[in-house]
Amino acid sequence: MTITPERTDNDVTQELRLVTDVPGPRSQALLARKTDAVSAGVGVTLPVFITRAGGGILVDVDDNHLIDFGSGIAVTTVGNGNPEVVAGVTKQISEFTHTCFMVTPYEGYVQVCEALNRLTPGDHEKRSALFNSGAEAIENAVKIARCYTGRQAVVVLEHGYHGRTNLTMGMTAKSMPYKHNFGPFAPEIYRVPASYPFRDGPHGGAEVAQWATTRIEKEIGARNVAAIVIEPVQGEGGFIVPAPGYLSAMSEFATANGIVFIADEIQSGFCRTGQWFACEHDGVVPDLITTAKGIAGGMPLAAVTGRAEMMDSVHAGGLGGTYGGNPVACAAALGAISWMEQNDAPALALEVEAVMMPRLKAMAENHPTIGDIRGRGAMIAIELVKPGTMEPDPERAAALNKYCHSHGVVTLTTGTYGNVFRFLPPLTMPKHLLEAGLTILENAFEATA
Ligand code: PLZ
Repeated sequence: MTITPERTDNDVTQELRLVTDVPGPRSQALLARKTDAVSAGVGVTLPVFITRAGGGILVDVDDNHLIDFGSGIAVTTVGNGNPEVVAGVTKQISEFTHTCFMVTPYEGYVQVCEALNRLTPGDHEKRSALFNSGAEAIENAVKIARCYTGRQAVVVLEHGYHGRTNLTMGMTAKSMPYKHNFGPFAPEIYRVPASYPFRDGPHGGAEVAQWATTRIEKEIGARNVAAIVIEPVQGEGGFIVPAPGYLSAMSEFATANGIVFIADEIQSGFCRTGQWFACEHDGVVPDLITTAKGIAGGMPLAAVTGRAEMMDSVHAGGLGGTYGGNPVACAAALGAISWMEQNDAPALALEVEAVMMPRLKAMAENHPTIGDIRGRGAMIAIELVKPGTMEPDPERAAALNKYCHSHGVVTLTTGTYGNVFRFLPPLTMPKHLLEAGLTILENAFEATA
């Protein structure tokens, strides 16, 4: 990586340092209070309570310095406490914190929309609208597509993830933990085959797309479909990179049938995969694109960006919300975007890939439980199977996760089968920390063999 500071601007020493067990006594005490105060429905992956973070390190209440391989689920791409984000937020918060853009507007919101319109794929005329969370962006993208087409059906993919609100739960594939006991779900949502190269056997991207579009034609009727919603790299489904030809075939089918093609880039967007947006790897230009997470360096902000005629088809007042495009979140986004442009963030993501891929491939030589290594840029994963089979091994993934956690690396699992180990480091992670985290993972394979 080009950025290898010993200390970051918010003064977090860039080294792995464990001074207690993980979690340590202070974190354990806080966890007990969490149990008494916070709904049991809100789970925690690793109960270390964080006090400070920057570069590639999270510091906990026991002063352990942990390596961050998760970026708060792909959010702090520009680094925690990124100086440009902090400067923008600090200035904005000292001026005003909120007016509600729908009541009395402010420039920051317009600037973020201008940046989104400029940076997202396609040179057609675009408009944007801002919201608070990824799920809310998806809800609004569907509203816009229905309004524009006058149709109702929404097509989503196997293994898809789009959020936890009622509509987006319905659009999400995986039952546990996202949907279990929470129905009934919204109607007019249809699920079709996704391209999953590791599990599709000899069937290529175009062929799987053919299965999907046939299903749409025969079971829904293409004329009834408002939108096809696809993650260009499926996130919670298991970091699934579709086979070449799949995304373009789905996008062409949408266009040919008057269907709005929506790319959910909430996890894969904003330089995570080595392009500004993951659909650029496939040369696909979506009609609408949803963004969140990496857009604002940790502040809650989300957006829908798309073709002007679609975005402007909604009646005035039809889109909005009290906090959507909050001025502080907009200032954070402008800081994050400026940092990404100045530091060539897509290239930084490719540097992460260049470090990780050879190390993971070497691990796969010795550990046949690694069935697949995949991903793009700083969005990389390994899928674990029972050696010599295609059978998922979620127990091994959990054991590796536990080992990494207790040795100071914050790792995340993912996937429909819970057997995918994913890596989402911030792009400010110094190379020596990335290497150190991978060495601990290597040890984890030995220890759990
Ligand atoms: N679309 C592609 O990845 C959020 C969810 C974690 P929100 N992914 C992380 C969890 O367990 O809740 C996500 C996503 C894609 C939509 C969303 C939803 O974004 O900001 O969490 O609402």
